[in-house]
Amino acid sequence: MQVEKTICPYDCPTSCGLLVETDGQKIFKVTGDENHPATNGLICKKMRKYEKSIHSEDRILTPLKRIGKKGEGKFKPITWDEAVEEITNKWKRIIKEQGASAILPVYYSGVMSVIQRNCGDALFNKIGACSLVKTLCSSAKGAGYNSVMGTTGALDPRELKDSDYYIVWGSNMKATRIQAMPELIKARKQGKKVVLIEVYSKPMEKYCDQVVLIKPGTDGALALAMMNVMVEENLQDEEFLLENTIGYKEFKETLTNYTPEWAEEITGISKETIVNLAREYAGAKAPAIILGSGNSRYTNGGMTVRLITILSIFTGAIKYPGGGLCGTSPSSKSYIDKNVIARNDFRTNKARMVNINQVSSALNDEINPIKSLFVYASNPVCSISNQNKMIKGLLREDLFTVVHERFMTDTAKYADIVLPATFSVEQTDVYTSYGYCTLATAKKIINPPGECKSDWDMFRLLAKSMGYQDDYFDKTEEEIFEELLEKSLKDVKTISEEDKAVLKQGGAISTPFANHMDIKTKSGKIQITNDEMEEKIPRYIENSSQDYPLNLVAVPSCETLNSIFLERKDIVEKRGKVALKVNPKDAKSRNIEDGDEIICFNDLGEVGFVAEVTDTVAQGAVVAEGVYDMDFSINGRLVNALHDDRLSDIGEATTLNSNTVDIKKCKKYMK
Ligand SMILES: Nc1nc2c(c(=O)[nH]1)N[C@H]1C(S)=C(S)[C@@H](COP(=O)(O)OP(=O)(O)OC[C@H]3O[C@@H](n4cnc5c(=O)[nH]c(N)nc54)[C@H](O)[C@@H]3O)O[C@H]1N2
Ligand SMILES: Nc1nc2c(c(=O)[nH]1)N[C@H]1C(S)=C(S)[C@@H](COP(=O)(O)OP(=O)(O)OC[C@H]3O[C@@H](n4cnc5c(=O)[nH]c(N)nc54)[C@H](O)[C@@H]3O)O[C@H]1N2
Ligand code: SF4
Ligand SMILES: [Mo]
Repeated sequence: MQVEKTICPYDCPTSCGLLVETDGQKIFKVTGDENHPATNGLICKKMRKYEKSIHSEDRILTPLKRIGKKGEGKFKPITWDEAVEEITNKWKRIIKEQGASAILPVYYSGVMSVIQRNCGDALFNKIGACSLVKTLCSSAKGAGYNSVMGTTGALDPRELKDSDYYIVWGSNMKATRIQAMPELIKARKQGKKVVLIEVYSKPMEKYCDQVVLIKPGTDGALALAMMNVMVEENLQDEEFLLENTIGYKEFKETLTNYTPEWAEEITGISKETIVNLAREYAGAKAPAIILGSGNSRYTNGGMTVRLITILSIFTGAIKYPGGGLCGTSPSSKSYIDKNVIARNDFRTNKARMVNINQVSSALNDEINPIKSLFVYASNPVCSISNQNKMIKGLLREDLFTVVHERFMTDTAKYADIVLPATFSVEQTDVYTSYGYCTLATAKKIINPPGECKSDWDMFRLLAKSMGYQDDYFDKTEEEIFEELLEKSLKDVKTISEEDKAVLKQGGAISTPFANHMDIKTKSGKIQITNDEMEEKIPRYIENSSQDYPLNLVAVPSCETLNSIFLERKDIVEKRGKVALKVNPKDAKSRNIEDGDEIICFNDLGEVGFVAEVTDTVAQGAVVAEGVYDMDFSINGRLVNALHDDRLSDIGEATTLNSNTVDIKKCKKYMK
């Protein structure tokens, strides 16, 4: 038995370091790596039993061909040769008859490592297929932050030790940022205050000194009113703002409109609370705002983040260690050149762009029909908006669907061909981290079971069968790994030769923290106003979806990571039936009691839930925690059947929290 280092492949800000006990064939035990610079030995409970997923009896082990109706989930095993031939023959015919833009690849966050995640791009660029706009998650947050700060690195969570006041602004850190939790707990022990601004406070409230419940999608109004109070009471850092920003004076003039009274009406937060919050925040020297992504997933999400980013510099906090914004990219530099893998130079046509949030619309496009869908590292039936429309598209008889998966997901059930995928410990790869200044690599530890193949090996086979001769498709995983590191790090001076050697071998390193005062915008100044934006001067914009009285909000679950870990019945069954959390006042006015089966509806669909009545939800909001699959569904549909596929104001992002709904008691589905 030996212990090997590896990295968690999932879509989490930490990209944790793991230690696995193995005999070279199986994984027996997984723990957090105490020597990983961000993990410090602390990993989530999901990954502490990673071996149960890796060696699960439910894994798909061979290529499969559909023998039942689409969606029925009936397949027969076939060989890779047969599968590859069928796929590429279909593609060749589609390219000849409809053109390559009738082929749509869909992937997202199943595996976050550089090679496996990006290698499909090379093949689909070569084919000339649709190009996927990958904005399913937090690109409105990125766009909002960048419009103010450019590529200036935000706080690395390890810098939070120096902060003297904390606002956890819409982040379920207990689920999504557990490695930063010890710092928060320690800070409170040292007498520093932690405030939570949330639409749903249950998971985090016991770690905070004060909870401020806010109406969904209204955080921009709160940020503006806090700045209004600061300006009224002269609490902002005027000298810093005049010297280091563009547009301060112009913006300051607009702030007089945004009084606490005005914001109380919009946010549901009392004006006294707003005034106190502004004074306390401004009274701190190095306050940190730990910003989640929830409030960016609205039609006004980019603007909300712009305003919170401005608030984070308004008192000059970034001059001091620990002051500023945490929760978006902490590094202004990306060390790894993803194009070594994605090969945008392989494309010779102008790509048809399809936004991932709008895949359901693309699959129903009658003018330019998609003829083949290739899904990998994603589970669109559960994760992308408008489930009814998605399923309608997937049921089209003229659509040829291939899914590369580890388990028979709700999406794989609609495939014509399913290809068996590998787990991270069966692959070699490079891992960047989007929440910490770290960089890591991990080598293959065990062989995959059955006929499972990594994304890299699968795409090479498909490319060969398409007749592509490029050297790129000849390389083994180990060869492309070496090329990626070599090309990316050759001229990088800020990483020592010693650290480069660690990466070559397999391991994790820290990269330098950003200098937060080195503002990486074109002008070198913080852009409070921005000429390049449609809205030059930031202001409050209402969330546009207001058709129904309640706002439906998705929150991450501690038990799962999007639809990953649903294979682990040991943990997901504990969650019970799919619940919708409802504020007591909203429940009472509809005669709904805790435990009632309810139906949640809007123009897009209806979804059955069990009501959980709790005052940890803001009035006017209903909250669906985690992602489930159809096995758990009450009426054959899941929460994303209620999500419209409209995009955010900037960043072309998901607006999955922007949807309004109503709820009613439901006899129909009661068992
Ligand atoms: N255990 C676990 N870990 C995960 C994930 C998971 O599902 N489970 N998901 C992974 C992924 S894909 C990502 S992107 C990251 C981050 O995952 P995210 O889903 O971005 O989660 P958070 O950043 O914690 O932020 C979501 C929080 O925003 C709150 N919120 C929603 N609307 C509003 C609003 O209008 N105002 C305010 N103030 N709050 C609001 C929600 O109640 C929720 O608590 O985490 C990753 N890690
Ligand atoms: N209702 C609701 N919807 C959401 C969210 C929510 O909180 N609630 N969160 C949103 C967010 S933030 C995100 S980022 C998206 C995520 O959406 P998706 O990217 O669709 O993520 P998952 O649903 O986790 O599906 C990932 C799939 O990849 C597979 N997989 C894992 N590793 C590999 C691999 O190496 N190769 C291949 N081929 N497959 C692999 C897994 O088995 C899994 O089925 O969902 C969004 N949608
Ligand atoms: S899922 Fe997130 S918290 Fe858990 S081990 Fe992976 S990166 Fe760390
Ligand atoms: Mo995400």
